[in-house]
Formats: sequence, structure tokens, C-alpha cells
Amino acid sequence: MHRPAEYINNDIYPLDNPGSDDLKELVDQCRSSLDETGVCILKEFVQKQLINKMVHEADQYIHLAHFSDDSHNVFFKDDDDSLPTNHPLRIKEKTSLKSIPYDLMDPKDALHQLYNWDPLMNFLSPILGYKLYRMADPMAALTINCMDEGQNHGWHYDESQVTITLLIQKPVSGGLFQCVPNLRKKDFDNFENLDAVLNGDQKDVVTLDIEPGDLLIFAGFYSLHRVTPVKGEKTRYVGTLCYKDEPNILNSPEVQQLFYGRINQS
Ligand SMILES: O=C(O)CCC(=O)C(=O)O
Ligand SMILES: [Fe+2]
Repeated sequence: MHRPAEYINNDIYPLDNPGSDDLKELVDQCRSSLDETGVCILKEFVQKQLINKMVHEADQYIHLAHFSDDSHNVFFKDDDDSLPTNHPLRIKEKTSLKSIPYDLMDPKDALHQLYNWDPLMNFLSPILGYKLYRMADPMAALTINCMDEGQNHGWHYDESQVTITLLIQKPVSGGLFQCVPNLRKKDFDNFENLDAVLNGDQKDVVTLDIEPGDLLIFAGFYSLHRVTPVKGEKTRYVGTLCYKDEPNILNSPEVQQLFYGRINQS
């Protein structure tokens, strides 16, 4: 078995050397990138050999994954029929994917170990600018989102300020991560531009260049984003690592039911 420290491309990302000047410089670069562009991509973060192991692990669990097929607005909020029918919050996006939850993984799994490796959380914390805690949700804390041919994740904002994902397997084509950085501001939802994007305006849409092994730190609360439909036989696998700024955070029973088909509030 490998140790998480050996999973990382240590030459570029000296996470197990806290206090080093190289690590401080890396944290500063990541924080600036996230502040200025809403995105930070750590290319070749996890070594190829370990990514292959993660693919193998995902292949073993996929038959247990819960399939969800949802139609939602960008905030996943209930339809508000007091709004005009053409209001962007009444536009429905489709999302269909399978999710492998944390409680089905084995603590020996590579992704499980990476998530629970303190140097990773300690590295991410100053980039995000607050103390991090692993999410307490037994299913949502760590998931592998799986998308087969035709499946996609429609335009949306995340509930968390920042989302951390690791691309594990890329499909033959499609399955592209696209975003409109900082479309929304703290006190300004910018419905006019949101409406334009939802109606197909590509002007401000950025497609990120992400390969398996790249870690993405993404400000999904302010940046509208989606994953385009997957094409071809190969499943797209993405690990979603959930860290929160408070301890003991769980998803609601409703959200658990939607994404995992069961409720586990323990
Ligand atoms: O699959 C991805 O790359 C992004 C997933 C995402 O946006 C989410 O889980 O909220
Ligand atoms: Fe998202």
C-alpha cells in the first residue's frame, strides 16, 4: 500500500514539507489565481500510477452508485411561479449522473486516503483563507461522480463557497467543465447575464483544460458552471472532496435522498 505522501507529484507540490519557502510560494500563487480568476488548477497533482488505482477502485463500485436524474434551476431551488415565465430562475437545466458515496468506499482506497491526509487539508486551508474541516456527511463528504454517455451536469451554482475536485478518468469526448467566472457577486445575482448564458450565449464561457490527475479548486458559489454531455463508451469519473469552514456539517435528508437514494444522518 502507498502512503498519501507518495500519491502527490512532490517535485511540484511539496505538501509534506510545511514551512518550506517553495510551499509558501505555491500557496500564494494558488490563492491569487483563485481570487483573480475563481479557478486554480493544480496540473498533474496526483501521480499517474495512483490515478490508475483510483480508476480501478471506481470501476469496482460503480454498480452500487445511485443514479440521479434531475431537472433544476441554477440554485436547485423550487420553482417560484410568482416570477415571470421567462425569468432565468424558471429555466430548468437537466442533470443526470451516478454518485459513489463515501460510506461505500474502503479506507484503504487511494481517494479515501488522499481525502483524509492532513497535509492536503492543511495545504488547502490558507488557499481558501479559513480553517477547514472534513464534511461530516457520511455520503457526501467524498464522492466519485460518474457520467456515462449522454449524461451531464447542467448549469448551476454550488452551495459551498469553494469546491475541490480531482479528475480521475476522462471520457472519449465531451464531459467538459465549463464556467462563467464570477458571474454572480455577493449582493448581485446578475440575472441579465445569467439569462444570456442559459439561452446559449458563449461569450463569457470558459472551458477548463483538465486532465486526469489535475486537482481543481473552484469558487463554485459565484461562478456558474456545468459539465457538458459525455460522449463515447468511457465513463467520466470525478472525485469531489468536501471540506467545510465549520465542523459537523451534513447535507439535509432531502439532498441525501436526491443524490444517494437513502438517508444517513449518523
Ligand atoms: O463533475 C465536475 O467536474 C463538476 C461537478 C460539480 O460541479 C459539482 O459536483 O457541483
Ligand atoms: Fe458544481
